[in-house]
Amino acid sequence: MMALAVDVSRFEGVPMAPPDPILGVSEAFKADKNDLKLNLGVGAYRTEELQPYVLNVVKKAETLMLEKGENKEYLPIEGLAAFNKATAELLFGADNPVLKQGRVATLQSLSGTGSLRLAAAFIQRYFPEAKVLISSPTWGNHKNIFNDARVPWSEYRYYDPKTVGLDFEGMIADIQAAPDGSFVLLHGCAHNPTGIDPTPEQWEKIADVIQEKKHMPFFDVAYQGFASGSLDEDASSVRLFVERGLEVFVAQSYSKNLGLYAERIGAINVVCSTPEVANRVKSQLKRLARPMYSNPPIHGARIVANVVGDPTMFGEWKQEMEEMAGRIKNVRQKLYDSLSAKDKSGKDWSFILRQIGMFSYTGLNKTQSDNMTDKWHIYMTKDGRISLAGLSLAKCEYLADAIIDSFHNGLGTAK
Ligand code: KET
Repeated sequence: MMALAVDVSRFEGVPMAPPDPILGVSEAFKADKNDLKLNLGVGAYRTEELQPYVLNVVKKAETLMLEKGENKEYLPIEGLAAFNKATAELLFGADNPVLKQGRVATLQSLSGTGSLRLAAAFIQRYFPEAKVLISSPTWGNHKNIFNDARVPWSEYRYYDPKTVGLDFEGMIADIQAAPDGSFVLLHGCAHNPTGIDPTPEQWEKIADVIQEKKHMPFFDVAYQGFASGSLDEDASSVRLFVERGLEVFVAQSYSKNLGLYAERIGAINVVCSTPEVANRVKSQLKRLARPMYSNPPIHGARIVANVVGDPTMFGEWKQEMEEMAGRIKNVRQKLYDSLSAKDKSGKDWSFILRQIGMFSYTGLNKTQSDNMTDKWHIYMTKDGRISLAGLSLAKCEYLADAIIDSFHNGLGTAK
């Protein structure tokens, strides 16, 4: 028998952490035994049968990789060269002069989150005085990332609940009011959670202010191809800033657009003023990555390199992505139709049609969102966001009933 070395655990001072506001929803969903349950929490694509989806083109690339019998040696710290080339070309456009001039430092990293975290560590080390401006609201993990990297942040206005649209004046005023040289975190497309993006004209004005204030634009691109169905169109915000000759940070993720959630594949790109600067920035990003996770995983990188690097597979991917984006648009429409038909209060639900990407920001508050889960077994984040990627046409009417009930009665009936 082993004697217990200490009477009291050394971990007495470690409190229980709260569940994650997004991934914790999936855990609660799994525990629910009701047949009606629906998981609209995490932004993960499901088929009309509500099953996870592995893209055909991914299976094809994996078969090819197996046939080649590739080894499992370590990648360099910066990742797979073929992936880094492909990912930068996909983002900026293959003909972009910044690539030809060698002005972009690209590192494969641990999907969108890891890429953002690496950039945050870089900001903390080389811009210790700077703060990051993030949109209000934003993807919940942005705050965790900058907090953990000890990078101060504050919010700029983004969402206007009155119009259920963009508070453009507020956004511009807050970016203008920030200290010169701040980092401005922008969602490249399909803003999470609101589904509201600036128009091309508004992007120009945002770029004007950022340029004027010598701020550093920092894009989070987690949904390229998923907003419009077009990879190029969804990268146009980033490309506009690059065309102006600005230095720009861009974190990329292949979780959604290639369905590679668990492969943790993405990149951090830093557009620099000269190739020499890009080399130095890259060397420091590598230096930060080495003690954190040494070097990135190879499997997802090979899939992306194969798909993007092969014209036939690239075409197949674009088609499958259009299908995924199309399915989401269909359920968006059907949800709107069902709400409009069923709700007799005269409420205008058309904001749902104006939002784009995977999500709809319903305007339901926490109590109403709790009613959705407690009474209707519909799992969603407590900020009122629902993932339309997890909805089927068959479930739209049920969801509409739940939303109408929660919207009008939710305040009184929730636990
Ligand atoms: N940025 C945004 C805006 C984003 O929504 C996500 C994921 C990521 C980055 C990171 O994804 P990664 O898998 O690390 O490449 N969002 C969904 C999943 C999550 O919260 O982790 C979500 O909002 O549901």
